[in-house]
Amino acid sequence: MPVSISISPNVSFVKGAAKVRGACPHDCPDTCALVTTVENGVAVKVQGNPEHAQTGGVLCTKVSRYPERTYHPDRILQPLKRVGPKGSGQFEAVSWESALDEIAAQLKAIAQRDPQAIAPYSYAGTMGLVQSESIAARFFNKLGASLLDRTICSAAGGEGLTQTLGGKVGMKVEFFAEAKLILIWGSNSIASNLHFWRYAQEAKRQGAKIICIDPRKTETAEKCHEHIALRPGTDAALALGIMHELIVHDWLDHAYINAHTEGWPLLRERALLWNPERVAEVCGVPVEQVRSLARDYGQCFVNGQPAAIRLNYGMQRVRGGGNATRAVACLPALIGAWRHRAGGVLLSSSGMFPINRAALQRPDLLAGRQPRTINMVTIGDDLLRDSSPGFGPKIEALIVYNSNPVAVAPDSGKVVQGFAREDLFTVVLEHFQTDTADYADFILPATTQLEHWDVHGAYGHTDVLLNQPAIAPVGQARPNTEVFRGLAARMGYTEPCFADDDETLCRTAFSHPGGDRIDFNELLDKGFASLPVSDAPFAEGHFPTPSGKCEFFSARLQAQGLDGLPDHVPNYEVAGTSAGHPLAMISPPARNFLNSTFVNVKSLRDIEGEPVLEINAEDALARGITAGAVVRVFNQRGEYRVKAEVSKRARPGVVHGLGVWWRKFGLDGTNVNQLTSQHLTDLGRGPVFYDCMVEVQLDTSPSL
Ligand SMILES: Nc1nc2c(c(=O)[nH]1)N[C@H]1C(S)=C(S)[C@@H](COP(=O)(O)OP(=O)(O)OC[C@H]3O[C@@H](n4cnc5c(=O)[nH]c(N)nc54)[C@H](O)[C@@H]3O)O[C@H]1N2
Ligand SMILES: Nc1nc2c(c(=O)[nH]1)N[C@H]1C(S)=C(S)[C@@H](COP(=O)(O)OP(=O)(O)OC[C@H]3O[C@@H](n4cnc5c(=O)[nH]c(N)nc54)[C@H](O)[C@@H]3O)O[C@H]1N2
Ligand SMILES: [Mo]
Repeated sequence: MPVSISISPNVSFVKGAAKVRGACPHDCPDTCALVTTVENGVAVKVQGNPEHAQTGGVLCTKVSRYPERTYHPDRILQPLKRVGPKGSGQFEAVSWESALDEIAAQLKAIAQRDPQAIAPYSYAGTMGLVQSESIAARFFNKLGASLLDRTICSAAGGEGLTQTLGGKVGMKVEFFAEAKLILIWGSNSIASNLHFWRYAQEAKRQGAKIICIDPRKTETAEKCHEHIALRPGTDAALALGIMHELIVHDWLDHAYINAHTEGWPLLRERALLWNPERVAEVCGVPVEQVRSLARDYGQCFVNGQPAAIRLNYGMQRVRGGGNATRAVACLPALIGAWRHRAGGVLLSSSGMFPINRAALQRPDLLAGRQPRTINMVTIGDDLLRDSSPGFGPKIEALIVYNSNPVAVAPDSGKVVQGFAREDLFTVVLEHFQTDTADYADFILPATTQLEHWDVHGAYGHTDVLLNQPAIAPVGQARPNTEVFRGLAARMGYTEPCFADDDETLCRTAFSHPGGDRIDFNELLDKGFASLPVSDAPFAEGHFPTPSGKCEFFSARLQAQGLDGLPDHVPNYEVAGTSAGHPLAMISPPARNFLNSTFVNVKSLRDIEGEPVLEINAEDALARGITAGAVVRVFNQRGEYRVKAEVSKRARPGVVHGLGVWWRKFGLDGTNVNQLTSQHLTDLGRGPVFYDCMVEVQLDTSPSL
């Protein structure tokens, strides 16, 4: 039964073609407003909405290819049931009725033993609130399934920011255009935050200096005035070094510090331990670069000019990621940068959205039960665990949606071993037969953003976006919501909330008992609505911390037995401590993919070429590696074969495996996560993808 869509007032007809307003669903700070052109029921073009300021009518290359992805010949168009051995990728088509009946029967049987043996696994294939956390969350709450700690991306930085500023809050992205100094810190903005880069370019035209802080000489770093290529995982040391210089030169806004911060004497003492020489040594950069960075930042205070920091999640995927975020987040208060609307820091704005999560997810359906929580990062180990008092029941069923864990989760040797368990019942809601779907017992065809309703917050701007379906579902695809409604009915769940339709859920997301915070009619009319956020939210303090101040010192962390101050926490794996693995490997995003999404879109894969390992000439020479040679990259967790690219983008001692390729496109059926570890960050229980030592050798195996 296809899900019907209603044509809404937001559809305008231009010369026979409909233009439908929507939102880009992807896990990207930009959350663009889309306009889809539909001819005879077919989406022929997806463009940026010119009326939406942050989108500015411009889309990235990959999302411009959204129709190619939607009508891709490999799209899964009907429910599939496994026929071959686990992981063989052999399936037969079955009806929705029989698939849902059989899945519900399996879940009922497991739930009778212990519903916590069933675990959801989902992340940000779509960031839409409705298709990610509404009926699905209600379903798992009612079932009493394991809870999921959604940590795979931003947990350390989010926690660091929350401890220091009080939440995922920061400056408004549009005001970067007026800054006089921009530090782009742990972000390849041209690749992963293109619409911010437009504002940075505007600032540059107005005379701003732009400095990039990133181990890799990215396309962004190349276009900045300066590039500080520090070692991975040393950002807190650099931030403490800036503080040291601000203190010794007295480039400090004492009035702001006195009025609006907490713990200054303690932070001052800590920062004075970090002279530029020590910082240069730890970060592996010239001492003069540390001094000049601090001078540039301090001079903004002296000259009354706004200094802005665009922090991104690249710098928090290491052991000390939470502390590093805290250290950087302290900087603006020291020079009173928050006084300017173009000053401060932006890591994520997601905490500024008044989302009514309780109404969407209905935690009351847990009815007092407190299921155990599974961390996304450690799914490899957790799938291989037996029942125990500490862990709870062995995981017997996994329901995966909006995620591709076999490709994106760390230590994938373990993840694959877990997914390959014959006694694990796995259901995957997907568009394509991903590496994860290969291991499914059932693959259920999901709709894409062009085919369903949704509503979106953002983490790189402060507008809410509505997505209306532009086309009918392709094949037999169904929205995630519809799949969980079908399962809920078969499980015998009769609560009316399981019958809420998707448009109602869009309204629920921003509903508020005291009156809605977002005018839904405005969303229907324009496709977006701006949050009422003041231009310089922390000019007068008022941080959303317990003290209302920027907390250099966190009593909350100290109460947990942790360091109350930010510090440099060295990586788990650093040169010298990881025997036989002297190179640090980072695996940042590829420009034309979105994590592992789009890897199967040929036109985009053609631009990326093939998986490569970028290695500096010096490190390549020492190993007899020439450009294009196949190398074996390995450590104690596994090995991965890939072509070497001898590249100026890599600094000595650091190699880059751009991600996240599907394993099946790799030379030996693996990807970089074969090497990454399941260690957790200092704060937030996040992943440490970029805290990973490896060795690289010419590959001599004849089999490739
Ligand atoms: N095109 C594209 N856009 C994306 C994504 C994608 O896969 N492709 N991914 C999306 C996702 S999931 C997210 S979370 C966001 C944010 O995405 P992020 O993953 O934060 O992406 P980048 O902005 O590319 O930031 C990574 C940068 O951090 C650098 N880096 C690595 N280690 C360190 C370190 O220790 N210190 C410092 N200073 N830098 C380091 C890397 O070299 C890289 O240039 O972007 C999203 N946008
Ligand atoms: N080595 C290394 N690993 C990394 C990273 C890294 O930088 N290096 N980055 C990490 C980060 S930041 C993140 S956020 C994670 C990302 O991990 P994931 O959130 O798993 O992201 P994707 O790989 O894009 O997989 C999303 C899947 O959801 C599917 N999907 C999209 N929309 C829908 C929908 O509406 N319904 C359903 N059912 N499915 C849908 C897509 O087809 C896609 O296969 O990866 C992490 N892994
Ligand atoms: Mo992410």
